[in-house]
Amino acid sequence: MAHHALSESAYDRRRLRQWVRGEARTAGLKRRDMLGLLAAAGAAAPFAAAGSASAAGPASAGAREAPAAGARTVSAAAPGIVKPLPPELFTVRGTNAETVFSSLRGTGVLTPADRFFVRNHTSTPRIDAQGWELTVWGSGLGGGPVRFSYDDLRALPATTATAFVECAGNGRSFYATQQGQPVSGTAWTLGAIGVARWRGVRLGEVLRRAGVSRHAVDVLPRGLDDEVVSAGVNLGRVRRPLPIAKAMDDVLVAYEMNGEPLPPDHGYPVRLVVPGWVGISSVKWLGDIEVGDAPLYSPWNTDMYRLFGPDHPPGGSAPLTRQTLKSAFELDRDATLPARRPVLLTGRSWSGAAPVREVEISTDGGVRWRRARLHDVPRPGSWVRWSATWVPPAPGPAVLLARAADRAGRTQPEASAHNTQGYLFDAVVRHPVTVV
Ligand SMILES: Nc1nc2c(c(=O)[nH]1)N[C@H]1C(S)=C(S)[C@@H](COP(=O)(O)O)O[C@H]1N2
Ligand SMILES: [Mo]
Repeated sequence: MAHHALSESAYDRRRLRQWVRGEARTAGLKRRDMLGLLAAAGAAAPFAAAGSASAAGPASAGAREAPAAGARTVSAAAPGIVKPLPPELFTVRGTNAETVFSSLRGTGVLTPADRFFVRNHTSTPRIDAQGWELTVWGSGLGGGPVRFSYDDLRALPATTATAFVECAGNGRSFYATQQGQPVSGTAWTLGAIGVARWRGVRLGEVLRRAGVSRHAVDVLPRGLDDEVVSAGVNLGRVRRPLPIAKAMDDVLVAYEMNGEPLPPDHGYPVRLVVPGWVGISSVKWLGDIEVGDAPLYSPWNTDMYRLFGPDHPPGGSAPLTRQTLKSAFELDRDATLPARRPVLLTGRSWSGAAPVREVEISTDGGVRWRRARLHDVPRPGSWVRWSATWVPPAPGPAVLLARAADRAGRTQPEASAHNTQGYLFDAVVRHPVTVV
């Protein structure tokens, strides 16, 4: 199993060499087509507001299809999200729902399911756990496909972990509004994140039981939601490769969220949870996992979820992995606060790289800074709640700022490195309020 200890960077170099030699198979689209497609999607257009067409197009390469998983899925009605989305808890953005950050004030570290953001490429499928099974298959196994029923998974040793799921595009709208740089994709503010206590089986355990071989390089989990059609091109079902080193490390095949079975919108019956990594890694409504002895590709690790643009290599950066560092106030933008009366400002900070070390806030647009009080023991893969008291001096507009540092030495910059799809925003966000 020494092979599985490969570091992420060694893995990337090796995969790149294999790809250059033409050994890697590209699933679905040719890169050229996808890049053209992304360009055609245009600035600030929600890229993934695709419909829910399910006809198999040229992109669903038949030869690579997994053995059929025995699940039956029925799509919900538009906008495709099952749970209620009251405006005080959610801002609906296309097929997605962003958490209203101020609604987290007074809640614990764990985000209640009724306000956990939803990011759906199409719509939430309704799946019966009793007919469902997970199929593990591919050239990276010692033998043929292995199937796990819901009860099989629940009978395996269980693990719990507190971890955030955060969209790679969280904070994307600030590229345009703070930096004047248009980007494509869903215009999230800072609410495309939630933290939950997940319970399930380690993916490493599932892979071992499926007979993973020492030649395995990548695993490709795939969802049971509808195929994604964007600008008339069928990209197939949502699927994104994970390096075997991460797959064998801390990834969870989860069936519970905050002590309850997963809600339909968050992946019922079973989803992956990939701690610290961009949300697209945490595939919902898991149906099958291909295990490859050669690198695996899908549009979700070739033409999306890399950094593109003048500041990046022509083929884009390496596929995105860890999330960046961010801070948010639990306060509405343009909130009204009374002058000369103490107000308790509260918020949260988080990083995909390491526990948060320190949070500072400014109430004068960034001239003076002071430390916020942390309310949680900082942990990797989660957020810390913080607070600071402020007495707004005089009526008029004011700008609040919060910036965090993590134990990996990261700090939040004044501007985030631009990329055309607006991923990994990490700059300090200006939060306007009005003092009356
Ligand atoms: N099958 C499937 N898995 C998916 C998605 C999807 O549309 N389909 N969206 C991904 C993205 S982009 C994100 S950010 C997270 C969001 O998880 P949540 O909806 O539970 O918050 O799920 C990921 N897993
Ligand atoms: Mo995402």
